[in-house]
Amino acid sequence: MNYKDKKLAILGCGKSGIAASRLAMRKGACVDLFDTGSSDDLNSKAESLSKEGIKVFLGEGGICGNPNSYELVVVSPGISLDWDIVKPFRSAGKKIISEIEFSYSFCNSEIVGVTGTNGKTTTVELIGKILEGCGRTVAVGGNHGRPFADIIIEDKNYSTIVLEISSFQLEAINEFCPHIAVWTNFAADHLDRYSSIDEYRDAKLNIFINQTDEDWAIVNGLEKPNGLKAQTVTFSAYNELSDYRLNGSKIANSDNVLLDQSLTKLRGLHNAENLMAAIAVAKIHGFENKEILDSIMDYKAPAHRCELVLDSNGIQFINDSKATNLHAVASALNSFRGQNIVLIAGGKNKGISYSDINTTVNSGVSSAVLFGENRFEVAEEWKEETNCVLAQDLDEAVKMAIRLVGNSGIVLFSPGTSSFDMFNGYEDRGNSFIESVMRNFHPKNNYDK
Ligand code: UMA
Repeated sequence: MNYKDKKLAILGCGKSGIAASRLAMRKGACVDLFDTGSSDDLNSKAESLSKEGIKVFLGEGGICGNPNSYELVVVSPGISLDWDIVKPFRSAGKKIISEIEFSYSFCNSEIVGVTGTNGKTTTVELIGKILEGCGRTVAVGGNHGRPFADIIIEDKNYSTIVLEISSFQLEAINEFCPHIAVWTNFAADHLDRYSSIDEYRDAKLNIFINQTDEDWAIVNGLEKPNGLKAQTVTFSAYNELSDYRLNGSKIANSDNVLLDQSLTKLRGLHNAENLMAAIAVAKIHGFENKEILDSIMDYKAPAHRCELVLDSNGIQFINDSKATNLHAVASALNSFRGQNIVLIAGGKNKGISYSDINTTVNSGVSSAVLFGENRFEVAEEWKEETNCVLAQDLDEAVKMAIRLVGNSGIVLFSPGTSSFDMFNGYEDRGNSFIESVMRNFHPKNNYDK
């Protein structure tokens, strides 16, 4: 597509919108960037973008008054197509695409796209490490943090671009088509944005929509979507009939053992599945078991995902702040099954019922310390399952958990929802947990009780 001298509207002055604006400028377009937010940070971004020739409209000006003058609208993932900032363009019948779709139109590299509710980031990083370790030139980005547009601007001839792709990014695509699409798993999430779980799932399923029988779909064997057109490979740590499966700690395909998980630094069944998906991508490229293992042997899962914060004489503090949905909480609880677990959970009320994991809570949680906007609702849902106590804030929750865990066990911080009621994202929330543990845990006091 030739955008020379065409007028483009980009919506959202965050990472994606800024990268898409720069890419559009690089392609010779005239760019207006709209954002309904107002803050000092946005003002200073607007000032520096204007020096690059990008006109930025903030606050009330972020609602476009003259949508007809634009050739194309590129929307950031954090903006729903139903929101006010998009409405003038929809009413004017303008073509609206996501930043992923826009960037794809300039991409010549093989795309590996990874979607799913949990495990996306670890899987994307593993795929990147393996492909790079096996000699390909690779860039990793998408929802993972670096916008796809930013990778395209570099203009390097990557053999593969590995993208973590959220449901939001898949909402406005037309032609986007990963040669290999990975579906890690699926569970309820983002019900503050979608009117139903089906709507959320349908957005995610768009990852397969443009694939043909020349492409590949690597999907969780327990949740295989219907109607896949691509060649399909299944994986599961729970289903022996899947193409990739687990025998003890060994990941196997047909009768061949491909990799022993205990030789890596990744633990837990959820990580076994992340490894399986990544190995499946490597095997499509024809790489050998040894070179696959060599490239990921030292890989550690990213922070805030079942991260061991402190292990002091029988008490472990685990930061799982990235658990923004209940599938992730259940998966963390399963990893520590059989131990004395004090769970700290709660946060933004995003319409998810915590009763979905009642059985796991009942069998695995000694006490639950609940904090955040949804604490009363969760306490009501779990009151028959475990001992529930309420805390005003995270610091108080940590103090309560330290008292409840006694002399041995696990304090697991796995909130099950997003953090925006009290924090600026899951990293901020996880760091606050770590600081609170360091401030409040004094081993001696616990043993003296
Ligand atoms: N905005 C408006 N009007 C609105 C709403 C938002 O103008 O009605 C503006 C805000 O004022 C803000 C901008 O939109 O300035 C933010 O856009 P954005 O939310 O799309 O943020 P980006 O910085 O572009 O980050 C996005 C992804 N954010 C979301 O999907 C919410 C990042 O994923 C991603 O890393 C980044 O693009 C690069 O591709 C984050 C995320 O939380 C990590 N993702 C969700 C998740 O993982 O659960 C899906």
